[in-house]
Amino acid sequence: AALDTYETIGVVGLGQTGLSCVHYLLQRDITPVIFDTRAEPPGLKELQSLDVELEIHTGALELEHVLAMDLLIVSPGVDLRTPALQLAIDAAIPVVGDMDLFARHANKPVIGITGSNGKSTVTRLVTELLTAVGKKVAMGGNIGVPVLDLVGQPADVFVFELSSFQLELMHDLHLRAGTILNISDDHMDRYSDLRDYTNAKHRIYNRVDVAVWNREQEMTAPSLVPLNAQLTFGLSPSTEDGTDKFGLVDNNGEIAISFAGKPILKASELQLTGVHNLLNMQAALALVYAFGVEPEQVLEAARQFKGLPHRCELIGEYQQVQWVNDSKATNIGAAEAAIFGTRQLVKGKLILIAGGDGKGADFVHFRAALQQVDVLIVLGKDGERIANQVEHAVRVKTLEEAVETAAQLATPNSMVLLSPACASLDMFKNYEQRGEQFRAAVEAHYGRKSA
Ligand code: UMA
Ligand code: ADP
Repeated sequence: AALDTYETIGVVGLGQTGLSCVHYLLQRDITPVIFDTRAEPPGLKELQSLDVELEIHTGALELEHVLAMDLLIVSPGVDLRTPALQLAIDAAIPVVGDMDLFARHANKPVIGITGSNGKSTVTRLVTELLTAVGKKVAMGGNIGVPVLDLVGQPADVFVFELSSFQLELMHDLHLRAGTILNISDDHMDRYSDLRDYTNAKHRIYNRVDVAVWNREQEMTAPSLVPLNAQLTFGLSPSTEDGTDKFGLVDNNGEIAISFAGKPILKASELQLTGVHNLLNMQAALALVYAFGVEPEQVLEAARQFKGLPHRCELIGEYQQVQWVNDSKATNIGAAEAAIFGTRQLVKGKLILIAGGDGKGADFVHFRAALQQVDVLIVLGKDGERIANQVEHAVRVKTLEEAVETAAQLATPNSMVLLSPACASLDMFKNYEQRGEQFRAAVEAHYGRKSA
């Protein structure tokens, strides 16, 4: 229904998404009622500086206020299991997210990307590949730009990173192409089990023209999309016809990405490292192919792509020790990819710094990867639960202390890897701040002199 047919619209959450929703509604002469369970939500000051009278409720959601709404626009950070929201759903009040509002304005194709890991990398990569063929790309979603801020932007294509939280609230958005890159344990504080989390991710295929999925993980396969609307990527060679058009081949002793049975891009030509990034690259090529762009048109852009900061980023080599910032590894799957991806490159010790907020993960599943590590240094709220998986671990209180300890234990040709397998929120504002403090501590330790 048209938005102005709802008498009162509630916006739940006043972070980046909530703020973008409020601006969107105000621009359409709709004055929403605003809720946030935090005492001082981040968007509060900005709203108070506006020249409008707004009803804002902070603190625990009160049933009578919530049930007085005719439509609820909920932010991804808000757990839908919150009792007041469950009762609103039971009372048949429509509960939607910002993607559904965007869907009303999606006049150009949208490409959607989800998965437990690699979303931001692939979102950025797809953006670069399409830009390279002259498309005007508007990128947004979980990567940090609320999609409603992109309404009305001149674009040929929208590329959205979609979290499982955003997908839970998405019903109407049609996608030209959508992918689930992979699924591993994450956000278990918001889902009852892996099945529940997987179901949220699968909503990406509900209204999709082409589904791109990971044939190494059956869990990523769509169940209702016809075969001729599927493309897969994986570790095995690609086939000329059918769905498996992207893959990996051994090309005279060198591993290469193949398309329709032919090698097109050697791993050594890429600036990204690790097998997981070869899968990410294939997924990006498949998504742009679904959009009508042939892989050969974008190979140069693929070679140029440098990856994003805080994802297995080499921050420096000091006294023959490499320091790698993988602060964005906020779950076990990501840290595993970093450990397995770097282990063979390290001749000396692999020293891992891990720990933080484990979001309810079971670290027994981290044990195999931890066995590849020579020294484990733990910190943070759930550091002890990681330490318990191995015989010996060094416990520290701060990231600075972790860096000092690692520097003392490192021998020439070692690597120190910050790949926490945990969220940062117990000790830091966000993963970026954690990564930046790591870099600062390393630079302070070596007096900023690279040798
Ligand atoms: N919160 C409350 N009470 C509320 C509302 C929020 O306590 O009433 C808390 C949430 O539990 C959460 C925090 O506030 O810890 C932020 O939630 P939010 O919904 O206000 O978040 P936004 O600022 O709108 O940012 C969201 C995404 N954040 C989340 O989903 C938690 C951002 O992804 C995204 O970039 C932004 O929308 C724009 O689309 C961040 C993220 O951490 C990067 N995402 C998770 C992840 O990648 O693992 C899913
Ligand atoms: P997301 O946006 O899903 O969090 P990022 O691209 O930001 O993904 O990467 C997050 C973390 O996951 C980084 O530590 C990165 O090295 C790791 N990673 C990236 N791609 C993959 C993948 N395909 N499988 C496992 N880990 C990955």
